Amino acid sequence: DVPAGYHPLDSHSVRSFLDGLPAMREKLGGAPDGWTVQEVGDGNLNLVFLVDGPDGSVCVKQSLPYVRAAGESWPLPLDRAFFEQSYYRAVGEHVEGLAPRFYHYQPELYAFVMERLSPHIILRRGLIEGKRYPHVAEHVGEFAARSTFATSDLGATIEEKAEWTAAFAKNTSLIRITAEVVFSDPLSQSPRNRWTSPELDGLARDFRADSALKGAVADFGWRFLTSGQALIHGDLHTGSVMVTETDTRVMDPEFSFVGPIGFDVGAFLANLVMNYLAQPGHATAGDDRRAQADWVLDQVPVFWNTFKRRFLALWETSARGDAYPATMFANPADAAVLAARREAFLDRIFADAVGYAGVKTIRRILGFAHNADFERIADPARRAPLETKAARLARTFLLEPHSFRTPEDIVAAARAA
Ligand code: ADP
Ligand code: SR1
Ligand code: MG
Ligand code: MG
Ligand code: MG
Repeated sequence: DVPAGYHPLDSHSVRSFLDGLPAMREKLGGAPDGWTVQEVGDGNLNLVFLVDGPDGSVCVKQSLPYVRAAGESWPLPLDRAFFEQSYYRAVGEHVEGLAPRFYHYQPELYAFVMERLSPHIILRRGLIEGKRYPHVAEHVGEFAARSTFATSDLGATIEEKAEWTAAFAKNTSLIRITAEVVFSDPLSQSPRNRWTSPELDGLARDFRADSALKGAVADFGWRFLTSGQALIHGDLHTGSVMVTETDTRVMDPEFSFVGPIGFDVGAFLANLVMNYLAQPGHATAGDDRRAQADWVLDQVPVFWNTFKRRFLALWETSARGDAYPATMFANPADAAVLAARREAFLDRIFADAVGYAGVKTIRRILGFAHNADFERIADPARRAPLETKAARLARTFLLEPHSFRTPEDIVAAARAA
């Protein structure tokens, strides 16, 4: 049942919607019939319109009452647009320059207006095409550090964090999607699962029969649902980042809720590693993609080291939260203990990230939503061995966690895969 006042926008109604918003009308300039509109949504869930006028451009994103990638047979409540705009409002000031500018939310349409990013493209697409972005790993590391620190009990007060915890706990339809399509479906018999068949039939069967693996994934599923560490993005893969050579913007935070920081960090790590492993599938006669693959894998330590350095720097300089209070560590003699606790804290985030990276890799190979890194490899005989490497590496992340203490351990294991 669709609420009164809601209708899915089209290229005509998006014009009248924007025409009714004086600030947006002014930004675009001219008259609505002179604006150009393109619907460019290529994600799994929503409508996305790019609107260009003589003076400027905007982007409108709107929820559909179903999962776009599946169709109307998979209904989905509309309120994800509310949570996406709530996230931008909550973290916007902390991640300025690293997310699109947010302009307006229209509640009854479950639609919002934001900056049209141009000439940015989706990072995943750029990496698949063999492009390099010299700053992207630092920028996403910075984004992950700033957004999670500011909304954790280190950077925010108990009262502030309680507001986010309560508000975003209502994002239940998307939290449920993650619990099902990321954690439980891929290692269960689910009609939503798919994989490269028949090549990976044996791997899918073996993984579903692997009790230890299922136990580890279920442990991380529990931690995902119960670790309210910070307001997290919730879907921080390389398809949620838009880039130019110099500029990076993290977008699509509709899955946000107060959860484990390692889930965001692990998502980005997993997607770098999957892109690395997929590179041979994109080789051409003129480019074996080895240099590109090396470059992508080198971004794993750049990303983690930036995240860690920036998170620690924020902790040292702008802690205003109620955990590890400065009053408790006021003696000069306390400094060494506090520094050690901070290191241990980041070690736990890293361990979590490795586990979530394992879970999020398996879901892209055996679950509902695959990623273009592998899907764009048209020939299954070429794709399946690369997916197999990724799935086996993911299993190692989950079953041999003590082998992964540093990002260099991930790099070494990916090279050996
Ligand atoms: P979904 O939630 O359905 O995955 P996304 O937010 O990922 O939707 O957006 C889908 C596509 O729309 C992106 O891959 C990108 O090409 C385009 N897009 C989204 N937001 C913007 C923006 N602010 N500026 C330009 N293009 C955008
Ligand atoms: C049914 S939705 C599948 C996936 O699309 C989103 O981008 C999230 O990754 C979600 O898990
Ligand atoms: Mg998306
Ligand atoms: Mg999305
Ligand atoms: Mg993922």
